[in-house]
Amino acid sequence: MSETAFHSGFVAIVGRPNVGKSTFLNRVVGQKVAIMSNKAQTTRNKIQGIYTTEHSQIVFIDTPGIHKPQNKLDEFMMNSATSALNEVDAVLFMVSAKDRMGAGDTFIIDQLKKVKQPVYLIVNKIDTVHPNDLAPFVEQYQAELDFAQVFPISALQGNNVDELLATLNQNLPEGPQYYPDDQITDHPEYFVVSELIREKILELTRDEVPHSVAVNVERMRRNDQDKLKIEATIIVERDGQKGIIIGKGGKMLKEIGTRARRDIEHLLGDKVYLQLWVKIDKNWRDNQRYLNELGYQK
Ligand code: GDP
Ligand code: K
Ligand code: MG
Repeated sequence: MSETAFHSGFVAIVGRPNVGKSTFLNRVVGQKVAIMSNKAQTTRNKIQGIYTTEHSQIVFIDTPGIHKPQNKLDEFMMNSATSALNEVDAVLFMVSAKDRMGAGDTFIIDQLKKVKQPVYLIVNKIDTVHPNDLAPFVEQYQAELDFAQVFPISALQGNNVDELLATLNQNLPEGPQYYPDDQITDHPEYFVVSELIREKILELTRDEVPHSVAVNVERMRRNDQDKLKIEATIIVERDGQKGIIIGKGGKMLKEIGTRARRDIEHLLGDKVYLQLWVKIDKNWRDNQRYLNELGYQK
C-alpha cells in the first residue's frame, strides 16, 4: 500500500427506528439531508451521505427500517435495506444505549449473520446513560454477533464520532473518489425538498397523520420575482387526514408551508415560494405506479 493511496467505500447504517441513524449521518455530512423525527420509520429511502477527506471517501447509506413487510411500501423498504447490506464494504449496526435490546435488534442481528463484510457495533446516545452501564450493555450484543469493533458514541453531541470515521477510513479498501469533494448526497434536490415537507407534517400533526403520508414535488422553477417556485402535492389515504393537514381555515397547511420553506431556503441558499396541495389516494401504498413516480424503484 503506497502512502498516497486513496481509500473509499460504501458503508451501510442499519438499526431500529429512532436509534439515531439520521442524526449520525447529518452530523457527519454536516448538513440536513436525512429526515429526522421522533416517530418510527421516517426514513424511507436509501439516502447517501458522502464524507470526503484528502485521502478517503466514505459513502454512507442510510437504510430504511428492516422489519416484516405488510404491504408494497414495506416490501420495498425491506428489499432495499437487505440488498444494501450485500453491496457495501462495511456495516454499522447502530443501537441506542437508552433502550433495551429488543425483538427489533435480534431480527436485524439475524440478517447481519449472513453479512461477510465487517460489522461495527455503534452504541449511540451514550450521553443518556451512566458509563458503568455500558460494558454489560455491549456484552449482550457481543454474545449474539462477532463485531469488527465496538464504538460508543453520541451522534447528538459528537463524542467519539471522529474516531469512528478515522477507523472506517483506515479499513476501507483502496479505491477511487466516487463523488466530487463538495457533493454530500446523490439524491436530487427534489427528494430532499419532499423529505423536508414530510418532516414538517409529521412534526406538526404528531400522531394524527400516519407515516404513509407522501410528498411529491411536481415542479421547481424560477418565477419572475427571482424566487424558486416549488409546487408539491401531499398525498394522504383518508378524508380525515386531509382535514388535519389543511387545518381550520387552512392554518395547519400554512404552518407546514412556512416551516418547510424556511428549511428549504436554508438548504438551497435561495428565496423560495412554496405552493402545497393535498390529495387523497386511498390505496397509494399498494399502488406500484405511485411508488415508481415517487422514485421508489426496486
Ligand atoms: P433514526 O430513526 O435511527 O434515523 O433516528 P433519528 O436520527 O431520527 O433520531 C431519533 C431521535 O433520537 C431524535 O429525537 C434524535 O434527536 C435522538 N438522538 C439521536 N442521537 C442521539 C444521541 O446521541 N443522544 C441523544 N440523547 N439523543 C439522540
Ligand atoms: K426516525
Ligand atoms: Mg432516520
